[in-house]
Amino acid sequence: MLSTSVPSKSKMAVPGPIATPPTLAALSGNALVLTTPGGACTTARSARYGRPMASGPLQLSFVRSYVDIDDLPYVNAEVAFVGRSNVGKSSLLNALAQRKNLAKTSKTPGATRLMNAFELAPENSGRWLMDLPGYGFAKVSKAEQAKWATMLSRYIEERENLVSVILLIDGAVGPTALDLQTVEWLESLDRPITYVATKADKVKPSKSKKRRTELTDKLGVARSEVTWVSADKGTGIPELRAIVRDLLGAS
Ligand SMILES: Nc1nc2c(ncn2[C@@H]2O[C@H](COP(=O)(O)OP(=O)(O)OP(=O)(O)O)[C@@H](O)[C@H]2O)c(=O)[nH]1
Ligand SMILES: [Mg+2]
Repeated sequence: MLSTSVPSKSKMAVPGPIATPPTLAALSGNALVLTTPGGACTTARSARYGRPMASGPLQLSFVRSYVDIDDLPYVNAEVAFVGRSNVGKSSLLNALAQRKNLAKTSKTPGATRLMNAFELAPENSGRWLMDLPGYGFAKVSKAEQAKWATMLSRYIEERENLVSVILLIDGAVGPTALDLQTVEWLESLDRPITYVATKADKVKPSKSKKRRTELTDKLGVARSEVTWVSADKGTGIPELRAIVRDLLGAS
């Protein structure tokens, strides 16, 4: 279980096989660069299935907010957005759907306080994206932090249909010590991780190469395993849509 502000050491100390991170490297070898010079999206080819993957906006609708994992119904497949408070989880969900206010965002950390479920359109129903509260936000009461930590821990540990954690790292400053502890914790649970570096627009082009190397070196993954996105500018969004569709087995 997560402690009030950091992933629990005891959980991270659980011995066992360390999961191989998800196979985004495999995907990256494929045609996932989708935007034309005019900005129009084409399709990508799924490395896993060899079928074309759409990269247009995800057709998402809000299902409801949950406090208790025991209330969550069975779904076919689910991905969850996990990361520090304010890293841009809700903004990214909106960008994937090309909607402004589908998920609540805020300059102030702590905007998302519940587990908010979003479902793909009827032809892909039973496939969910879960927007979760962030970790590492000290400015809420200890009691509230403990509540979020328990919620997040139980969700990650117990949610059967979770096919991958979309782990968001701030592209300008991450990974933080807390991010690295989260990676360790997820690995100890054998949870596949899809790495996303957010706020790419905040990294100066002249520093971009160095920053990307720094971030992946700290994470200990190949550069091709991290998708860089900017919810503000649209960078990397078509690629991530294709990855999410692929993870969820959606068209
Ligand atoms: N420059 C820039 N700012 C961003 C980007 N994505 C999100 N932000 C800003 O970051 C702040 C936090 O965004 P949210 O999407 O609410 O972050 P969150 O991770 O959902 O935060 P919690 O719900 O508190 O866990 C907001 O002010 C966003 O406008 C981005 O790509 N670029
Ligand atoms: Mg949020």
